[in-house]
Amino acid sequence: MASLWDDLDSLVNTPSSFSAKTGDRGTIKPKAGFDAGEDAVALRKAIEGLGTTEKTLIDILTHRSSAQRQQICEAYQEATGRVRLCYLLKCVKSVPAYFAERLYQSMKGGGTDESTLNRVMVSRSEIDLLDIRAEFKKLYEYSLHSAIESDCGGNYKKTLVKICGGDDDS
Ligand SMILES: [Ca+2]
Repeated sequence: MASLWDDLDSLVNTPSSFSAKTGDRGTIKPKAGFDAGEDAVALRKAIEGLGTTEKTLIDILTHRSSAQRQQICEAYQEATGRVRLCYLLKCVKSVPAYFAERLYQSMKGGGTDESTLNRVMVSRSEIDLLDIRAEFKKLYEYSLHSAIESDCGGNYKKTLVKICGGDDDS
């Protein structure tokens, strides 16, 4: 199963879909008691396999403002001499848009990438699913609910629809 880090990595190759015309929605408030150096260390551990990669990445991506992410970049770069993370942190302007895109890609075309779909839907406790739904609707002009309805079947569909909540098309 691909990790979130793989997802972010693949984003490097397709940043255009995230050049987020997202307005204020999805804007993250600065975290209080923020320490860029500490975050950079946490990210480094996560990326180098010493920590829980997905949780750390999601936590930092969803709970730091863009100015704070900029500072993390600088701290990370200083500590590791690597620039790649900076690029990632900067291009993921809107985390909800990023996850909306992941959901779309998981259902697009024939078949369903259930592992991605499950992972994004289930991580909703840390990322506001309402924001993801709004971004989904904005990007693709139909609701996440409709996408699930038409792509999935049986109990799997019922479960996902329940997690998804309301239908933004109605
Ligand atoms: Ca499909």
